[in-house]
Amino acid sequence: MSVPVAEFTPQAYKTGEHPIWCPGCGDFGVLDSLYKSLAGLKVDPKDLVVVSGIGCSGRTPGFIRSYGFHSLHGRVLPVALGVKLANPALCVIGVGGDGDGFAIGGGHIPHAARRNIDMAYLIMDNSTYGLTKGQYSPTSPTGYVASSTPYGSIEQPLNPLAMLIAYGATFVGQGYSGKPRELADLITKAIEHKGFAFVNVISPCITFNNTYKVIPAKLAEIPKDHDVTDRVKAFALALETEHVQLGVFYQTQLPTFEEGVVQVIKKAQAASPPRLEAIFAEFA
Ligand SMILES: Cc1ncc(C[n+]2csc(CCOP(=O)(O)OP(=O)(O)O)c2C)c(N)n1
Ligand code: SF4
Ligand SMILES: [Mg+2]
Repeated sequence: MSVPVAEFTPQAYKTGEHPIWCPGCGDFGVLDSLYKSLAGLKVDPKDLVVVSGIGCSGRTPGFIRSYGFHSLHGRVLPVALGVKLANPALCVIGVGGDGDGFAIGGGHIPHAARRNIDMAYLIMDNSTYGLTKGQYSPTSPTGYVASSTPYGSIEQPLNPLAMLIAYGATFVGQGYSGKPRELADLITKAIEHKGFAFVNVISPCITFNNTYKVIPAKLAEIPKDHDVTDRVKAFALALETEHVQLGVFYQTQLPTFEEGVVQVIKKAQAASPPRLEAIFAEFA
């Protein structure tokens, strides 16, 4: 699966499998941005693992020339953690929907974030359950009408950016599938970041929640003078939901989970009497 350097073009990451997404689905823009970003970073497919959950977005690994794991609904993060721990040299990218990540998989997010696993996690956020025909999701706006909410959702949407900043993610950003060049740059920053990098990608579902008409008027760049290392300011920015703000909200550097595990293994090996052997002896 190794490719010569000359072949690191976006085209080289295509599997030849044509996405079966509806024409106009935002996920096409996310996939194109991912191709661009991987090519720009010259990520060798043999060193790349794309892990997904279940949903329209969950099909993504099938379209990227790399190792892939189309896992269970909501289980992107535990699978990705296992992959990264088994081989920390791999570039691990998690992809999934807003339902996958914030509903059924929501319990995994705080722990992946606070552990600071070195991976990028992209949510393709269409504020609906696309694959199962448009039911409301945790990011659907109040009043959202669907088969599961015929009188409009009575719930407040959750705020992915504020949530991830609060949980301790060391990189938090937001992109839009309709701005693939900017999105590719953001994904590149997320992959380059050493630690847990979360990117919320607004990716409209043209079939069940067509937001293409409302999103462009709400788009805003994060102010150039925003200090990404200021967590309180990043949180305040994330709470401003009038606009869909694009760019990096927060970034800091902390030791990663894998680095911590290596230290624990070294300590256990150096302990006298060796800890692991003493534990095994108890059960002998
Ligand atoms: C355990 C389990 N529960 C429910 C489902 C049904 N299901 C499949 S995808 C999905 C939601 C998809 O929404 P989202 O994660 O936002 O992805 P999208 O299709 O919008 O990309 C649901 C509820 C399932 N496959 N497995
Ligand atoms: S149902 Fe929505 S999310 Fe799924 S492929 Fe179609 S447009 Fe995309
Ligand atoms: Mg969705």
